[in-house]
Amino acid sequence: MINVIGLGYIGLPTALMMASHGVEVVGTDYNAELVATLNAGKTTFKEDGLDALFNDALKSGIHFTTEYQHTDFYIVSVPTPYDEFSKKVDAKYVCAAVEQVLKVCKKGAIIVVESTISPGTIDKYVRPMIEAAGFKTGEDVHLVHAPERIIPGNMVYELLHNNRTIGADSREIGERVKQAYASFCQGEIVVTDIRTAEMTKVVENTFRAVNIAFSNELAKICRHDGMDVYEIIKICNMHPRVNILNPGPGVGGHCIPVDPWFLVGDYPSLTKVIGEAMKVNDSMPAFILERISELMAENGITDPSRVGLYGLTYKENVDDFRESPTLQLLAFQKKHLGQPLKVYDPFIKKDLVANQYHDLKQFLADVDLVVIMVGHDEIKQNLPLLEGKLVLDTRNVCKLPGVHHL
Ligand code: SAJ
Repeated sequence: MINVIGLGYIGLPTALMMASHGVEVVGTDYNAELVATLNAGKTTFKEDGLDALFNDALKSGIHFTTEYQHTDFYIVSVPTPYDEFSKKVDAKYVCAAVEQVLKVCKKGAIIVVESTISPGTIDKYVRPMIEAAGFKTGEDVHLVHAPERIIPGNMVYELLHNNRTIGADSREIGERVKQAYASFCQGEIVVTDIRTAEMTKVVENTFRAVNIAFSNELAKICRHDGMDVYEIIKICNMHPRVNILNPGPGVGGHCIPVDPWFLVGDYPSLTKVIGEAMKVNDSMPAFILERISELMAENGITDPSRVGLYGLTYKENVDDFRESPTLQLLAFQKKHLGQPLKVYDPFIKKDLVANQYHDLKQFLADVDLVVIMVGHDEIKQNLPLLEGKLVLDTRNVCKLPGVHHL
């Protein structure tokens, strides 16, 4: 039996996928409310294919509890924030979960850490904690790092098809874990050492963060001198070895704005490009706010509550709003403009911020300037509703004439 610890955005789909492929799985989370929701037959977030997968897993006998299970195989998938000041990974949730596992596990159990951690975290924090508790790694328990790579919005497909990395102390343990993931994963599964696995995951997300920063910087250069950044990127990307990403209002989610800081925190004098790239991405909400102020001034709008932000989630067609550019912008705006802007997002049903709407038409009726912060399909399908409106489109989804861009 596999005990999956942490039933959030990664742990839940992983547990469901394994269960629906014939593996005996119990899901554990310390959040009793979340466990109750799952046991009542409801998923806790929206994702293409998740509900169908959930039903398959239920039929296969998966169940959810707050208790850690007595078994020989654990997958730990808990959050890893970073310390705001040192920028280093904060492994407290991983260590707390492993501590609980040690209380109940069978001798020789495998503990797979899926959470993203900076290179060296297992050796610096997790292994010493295990040894201090009187256990010997490699004998009493085996540590493995198997970072996930699935992208919100396409999680179920990517769980099945992405290649994976397994980092283990020994080939034998690596191969055993590989077999467990191969129960559902159709991609290639590479077995390597733990530190390499830790590094690859952080490097992948850092690569993306740096590339997004490059496009955001281009947007700023083009704005400064009246050039069309989208036309320029389109033409550059026709070169066979150029592939520039999309500029936007900032970088959100729990991965791309977080993981690269682990490297900056651990190697401050060696991460000049990465550190600057992160600052460029972090500066984008303030840049958008400047664009909003410019457009307000040019169009005689003096009341900030006549400005509406379309989209609260960190990207299109997901309901995850962690570190979202809109939330970053609103925090910044509070300090500078005082009065809150209006906000609407079709994926966020509860009230998260002040002046939030739940009806697109009403929202549009109550604002003079619409700022598209997220390119949800809903807005793409309703572009005629924007005709005649003053629009700032930070995602390049609105092809109407007269629309303003980044
Ligand atoms: N963004 C841009 N421009 C782009 C692409 C993205 O501004 O061209 C913004 C998005 O709008 C969003 C943020 O960046 O605010 C991050 O979105 P994303 O789609 O780049 O990535 P995530 O956070 O949804 O998922 C990433 C993925 N990592 C990589 O592609 C290297 C995913 O594969 C990882 O599993 C995930 O992080 C994770 O959990 O680490």
